[in-house]
Amino acid sequence: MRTAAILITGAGGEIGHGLIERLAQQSEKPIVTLDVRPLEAEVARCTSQEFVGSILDRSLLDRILAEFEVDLVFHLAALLSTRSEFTPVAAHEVNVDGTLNLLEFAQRQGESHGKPVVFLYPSSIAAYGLPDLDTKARVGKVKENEWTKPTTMYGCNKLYCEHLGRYYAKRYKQLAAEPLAGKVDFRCLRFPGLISAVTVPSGGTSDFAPEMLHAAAQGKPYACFVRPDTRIPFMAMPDAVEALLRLAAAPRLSLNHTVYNVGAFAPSAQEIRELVLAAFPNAEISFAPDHKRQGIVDTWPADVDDSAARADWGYAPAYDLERCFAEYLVPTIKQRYAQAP
Ligand code: AKB
Repeated sequence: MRTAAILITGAGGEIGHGLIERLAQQSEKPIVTLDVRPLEAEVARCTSQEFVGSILDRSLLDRILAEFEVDLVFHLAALLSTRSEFTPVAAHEVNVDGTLNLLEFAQRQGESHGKPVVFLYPSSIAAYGLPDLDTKARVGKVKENEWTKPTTMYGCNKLYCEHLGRYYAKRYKQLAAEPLAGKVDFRCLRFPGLISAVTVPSGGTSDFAPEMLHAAAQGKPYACFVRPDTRIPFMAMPDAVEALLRLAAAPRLSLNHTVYNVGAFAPSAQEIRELVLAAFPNAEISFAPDHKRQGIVDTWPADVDDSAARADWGYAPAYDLERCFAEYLVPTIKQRYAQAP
């Protein structure tokens, strides 16, 4: 007999960190994780079994398939946008081949136990590609089906995997004698930049906002790599985790789309600097735009239209910009660095 479980890939990353704690509080089901690095002890404590290995290792996925009956997958493992531009082939392997392996894993799980496997996939605003700043300013909030011409390897990977997920859910082996689709219940969120008070991202291009805040909280100077007027959507990490859980729990019949935008606030880099300075008045924050990374952020939308998520599964972020700083980021981050050795 296999043990029923929830599988989380990339569990040691920023989203995994918050997700595992929340899942452990609300679900009786054992949590099985897969990450290339061992989990931090406090996160590992919330899991039943931790696999240290790669999503590219199919024999490891076969072992998990043999040992666990999984009906919920959070596939979080990915190389982010900046990192992916330096190693595009590795990014394609991890972000696309890795996702294909996980979709195949979910398909085989679904075939083995007969229930659709709910598969949560975090996509990104990197799936968008605005051609120039005038267009970005003119279009404002973008809908899911608009401007999907990504300019980065990561964005291309995310957009393609959204399509792969839809294929597995609706058309998998459509010419086979027996119907095989429907075993993977693929659900995708397009996340904006995420800001956590607990973890610092690495390898992303939206990292300027969390980096600015974490540097200020540690009394370190920070030179922001985008212009002050740069604007993209962001959300607080607890809202990102809540969104994943809420979409996972939504009744299938209420979901009219495969891919949903989610956003919460869309400040400029200058507005973020002002909020950070209000909390840490001695912070030294300057602007030293890196025109190549700036070029990537300039293709991302100024904001997203998340009305479909709100209508279909009740997406409702708890934190707007002011509340996010006042009630989540600033108090939590002060506590975090006060405790740091
Ligand atoms: C990145 O910057 O690569 C990510 C993202 C926007 O998906 N944070």
